[in-house]
Amino acid sequence: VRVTLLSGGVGGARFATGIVDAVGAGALTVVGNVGDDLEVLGLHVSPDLDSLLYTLAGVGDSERGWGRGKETWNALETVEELGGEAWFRLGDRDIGLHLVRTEALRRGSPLSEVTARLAAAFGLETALLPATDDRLRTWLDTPAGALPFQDWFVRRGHRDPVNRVRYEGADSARPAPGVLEGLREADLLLIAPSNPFVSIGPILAVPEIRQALSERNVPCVAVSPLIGGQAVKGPAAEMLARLTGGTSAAQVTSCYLGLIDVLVFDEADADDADGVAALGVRPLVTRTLMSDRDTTRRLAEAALEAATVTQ
Ligand code: FO1
Repeated sequence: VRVTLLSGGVGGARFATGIVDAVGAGALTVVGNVGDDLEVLGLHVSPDLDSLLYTLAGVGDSERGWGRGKETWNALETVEELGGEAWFRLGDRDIGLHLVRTEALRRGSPLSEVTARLAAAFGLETALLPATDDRLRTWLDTPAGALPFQDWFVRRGHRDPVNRVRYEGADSARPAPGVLEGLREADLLLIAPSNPFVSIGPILAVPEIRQALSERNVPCVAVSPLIGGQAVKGPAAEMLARLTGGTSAAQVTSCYLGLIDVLVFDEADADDADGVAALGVRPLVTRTLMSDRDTTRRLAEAALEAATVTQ
């Protein structure tokens, strides 16, 4: 089977490893979020693509979920000593990658081309694609004003309540090369257990991507990032509550209406099944906590199985 996965960073990257374990690395195409990309210290950082790249290549820091394992922080310490911007923590090894990417982008290479080059250098067999090569940035409207994604998320610790999420540049963004093919030629489509607003939202905000998904003729299965109405990590629950009025699996479903056939969600939320079904989406209740390689693979298999049954 050929599988195309829409994914954010940390949780999505872990889920991607489960898909790789289940179907093989070569069968998977991952479309990654670029809405939280940023320029910091003159470097172009693509946090979600990098979480996917490092995790799939087996060189990521499994505890943090982002950045590289066996990391050192000498460059950042120097930045700090010199009074530079050190709030966004870039490790030495990570910086090496950002140097190569930033240079290639400045020479005019599109992000998809640079990403493919980096992925090949890390020996990745999975196709890793940015949703778009165009500039797309997530902004959060909060009582403290409009904040760029990483200012809100990292610098301010996502403490500001979000009134609205905006995807700057999305309206005119075109899917990166390979994305539409990935969506049209896959046997099944998956949406990772990532934040619907700030991880998957920016991908779906690219008009041709949303259109391809709504016109799919293969099943699309989303995995909820919530367990017992709570996020395993990050602000998904608070955002869902404020922007949709609750944190049930039905509210997660409402983020993907018309785009998915099945929602996989946790046993702790089994009572939400009727609410999901009422929206015309098939509920699939299972254990969704990805605590180790085994549970991650089992969740991936449950999602793949759900798609097969739907077909
Ligand atoms: N997340 C943090 O919470 N603090 C950081 O300092 C931080 C640095 C960082 C550097 C490189 C990278 O690839 C990711 C990094 N992240 C950091 C994670 C990232 O901001 C978020 O997890 C994603 O953008 C959300 O999907």
